[in-house]
Amino acid sequence: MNRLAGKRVLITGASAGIGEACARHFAAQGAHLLLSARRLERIEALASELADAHGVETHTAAVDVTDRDSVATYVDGLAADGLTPDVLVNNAGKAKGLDTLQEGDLDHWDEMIDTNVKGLLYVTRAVLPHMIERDSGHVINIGSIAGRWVYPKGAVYNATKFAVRALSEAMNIDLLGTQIRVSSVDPGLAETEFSEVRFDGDTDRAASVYSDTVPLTADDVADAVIYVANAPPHVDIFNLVMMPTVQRYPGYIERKDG
Ligand code: 8X3
Repeated sequence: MNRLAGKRVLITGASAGIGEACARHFAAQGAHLLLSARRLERIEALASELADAHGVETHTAAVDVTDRDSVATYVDGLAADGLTPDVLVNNAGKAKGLDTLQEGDLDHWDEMIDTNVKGLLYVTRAVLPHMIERDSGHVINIGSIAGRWVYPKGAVYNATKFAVRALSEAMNIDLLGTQIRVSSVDPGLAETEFSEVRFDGDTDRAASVYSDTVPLTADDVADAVIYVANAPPHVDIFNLVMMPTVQRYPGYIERKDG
């Protein structure tokens, strides 16, 4: 049963990867899209393609989730225009670097904490009062298996994703007594721009993360997001952890060459 047709879905970081795939899957269900990202041209092209293909309404905005004033202006502007989202997908997030703590790059830390934790907080803080006013809504946070198990050289990325898990659980408590649900979808190895961003555009190093194995795709993760979003209103899926079959733990991955 499709419960998403006609719903309005706000997706952050919608210009690529899991965010873009979520936009495609929600549009295919007939959901209207509110797409935000820093790269406006990309989401404009995506929005117009999906509006043509599925006849859904789209709205795009260049938003940097780390800029709390612009986030508040964006979200309050949507509400003023009657575009409060029914579903918020907090997807914007990144890893930067792979280092021991003692060798970590402080700029990388700031970037990850600002985007993955503070950015998610700013967007959610701006959206929730509008959802509460209508007593309906669903917040879906894109976490990671890195928020459940730490791995070597992942400390600060791990910490940000542990924070996402803590925030998802805490928000559920804070929203008791409302009809608003909070979920997190936590993927393992998924082939997107993730590693290219993590390794500052080093495409060879990024490719080696996914070579000789069968990672999740952005579509696989978007499928899971749709499943979570489409659950009946009385069902609150707290957490969906997913890995490719070739992976059973962070760093524990079967590769063809051994
Ligand atoms: C992405 C999963 O294990 O590569 O968040 O960090 S992992």
